[in-house]
Amino acid sequence: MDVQATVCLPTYNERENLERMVRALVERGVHVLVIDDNSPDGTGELADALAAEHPQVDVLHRERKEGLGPAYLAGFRRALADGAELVLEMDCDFSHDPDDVPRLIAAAEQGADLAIGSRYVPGGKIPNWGLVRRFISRGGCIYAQLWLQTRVRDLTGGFKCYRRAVLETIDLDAIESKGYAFQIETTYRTLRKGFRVHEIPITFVDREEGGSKMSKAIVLEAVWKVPELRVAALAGRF
Ligand SMILES: Nc1nc2c(ncn2[C@@H]2O[C@H](COP(=O)(O)OP(=O)(O)OP(=O)(O)O)[C@@H](O)[C@H]2O)c(=O)[nH]1
Ligand SMILES: [Mg+2]
Repeated sequence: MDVQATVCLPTYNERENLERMVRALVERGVHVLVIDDNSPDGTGELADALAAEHPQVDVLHRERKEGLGPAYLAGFRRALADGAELVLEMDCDFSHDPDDVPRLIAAAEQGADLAIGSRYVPGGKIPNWGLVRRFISRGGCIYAQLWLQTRVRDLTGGFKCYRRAVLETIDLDAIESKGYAFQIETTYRTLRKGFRVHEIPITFVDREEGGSKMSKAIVLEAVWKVPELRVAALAGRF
């Protein structure tokens, strides 16, 4: 890897996963930016200890939990200010495999402006999910794909690698989405600016440690946000 790549790692109560994840990422030669929303379980303090141990690790402490979107936006801005050429995002719960990070980086180095770790292209897998969860997730992606008229299949996943030019071009200040809608919106804005988006097949596994922060509100936000995005785009707002 010739360029600086920074992985933005948002955390809320990920004490059981953080250390193993940070070590796995450091071993793969990337910078790590932990974005912790004042987790009550002490994840922030653990992150500080890891940052003291590894020069490639930084921590962004935020006062309170505001959802993934605002946490990522703060992380993206910090990574850009620190000079990252590639800015990645991934979950800290091992649903995203650290071994796939070099694959996403390679895709960006081979010409993708945004490389997405995708469950829904040939080769992508979700081995642990039952039929209902598959149906909801795939249905949500198809819903967004139809409204937004895009060929990108995994619009809700959070495993991505952006070239810095993408984050400098799309209007980060205009993004208010917090949950799945945040992933949909960032990819859609990237496509609207004419950037190349490539999907790289990944295997997505369920978390083994810690608890999920997914909520009904996050799903509902995406349901209304998707048509709103289409209308805004057609009105020429981005
Ligand atoms: N900083 C920050 N991180 C968050 C917040 N919500 C979730 N996270 C982190 O974002 C990542 C994804 O959250 P998960 O709880 O796994 O949510 P999910 O992957 O959508 O849902 P599951 O499939 O149930 O795991 C994890 O690393 C969380 O710790 C938040 O409000 N702030
Ligand atoms: Mg998860």
